[in-house]
Amino acid sequence: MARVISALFIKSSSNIDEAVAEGVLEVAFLGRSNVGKSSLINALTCKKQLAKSSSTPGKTQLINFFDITYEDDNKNRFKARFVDLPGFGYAKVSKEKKKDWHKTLNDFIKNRVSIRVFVHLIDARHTNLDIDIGVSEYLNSIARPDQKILNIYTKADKLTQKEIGLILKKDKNAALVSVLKKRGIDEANQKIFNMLFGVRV
Ligand SMILES: Nc1nc2c(ncn2[C@@H]2O[C@H](COP(=O)(O)OP(=O)(O)OP(=O)(O)O)[C@@H](O)[C@H]2O)c(=O)[nH]1
Ligand SMILES: [Mg+2]
Repeated sequence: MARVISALFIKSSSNIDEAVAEGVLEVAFLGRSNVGKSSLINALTCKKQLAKSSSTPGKTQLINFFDITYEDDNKNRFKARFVDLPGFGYAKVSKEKKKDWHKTLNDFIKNRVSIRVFVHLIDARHTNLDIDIGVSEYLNSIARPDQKILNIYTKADKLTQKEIGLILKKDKNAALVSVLKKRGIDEANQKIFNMLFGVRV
């Protein structure tokens, strides 16, 4: 089992020009506003306050970079970077600002060579929202052959065992997590690690 042994906030940037220099393999976390992106980053890294989470949607408004070190069972270490992105579909900003944000996000996602894994977070209670179908189609249309997409369903604590079973039956490669109940976090970490470093699952 690969674990995160260190995680460090590097910087926030409001556009691609201010972004951290490329070079380290990156994991970009995206999804609807309030779906639990920042909370998941904190759970994966075992650091409660690393990424700022909030019950108010629209908390993350910048591109945030975190340097991560993984360690596998043989004590080999691997460097990676997590990128926490603002949520899609946050309603309470002006149309102009929304447009700006989508452009910034699109520029970043499309042009950032270091991204190897897109983690698409989906609220386990609402698995068929137009916005998520849109994000899925978008990611599939822009992903290069060396980039992988992982669907992670969040807030699994709100579901029954039966509902959880149904989601995993439909989306076989997905991960399902509850940050609240600390469920599925190790598995999600391992899946991301395998996708980054090419280890067969
Ligand atoms: N019940 C439950 N709530 C969760 C879970 N994960 C996150 N939340 C809650 O969901 C809310 C939003 O979490 P964030 O991590 O800030 O969401 P985000 O996707 O980063 O949101 P933006 O930055 O606005 O895009 C917070 O109130 C969290 O406590 C979970 O596993 N279970
Ligand atoms: Mg956030």
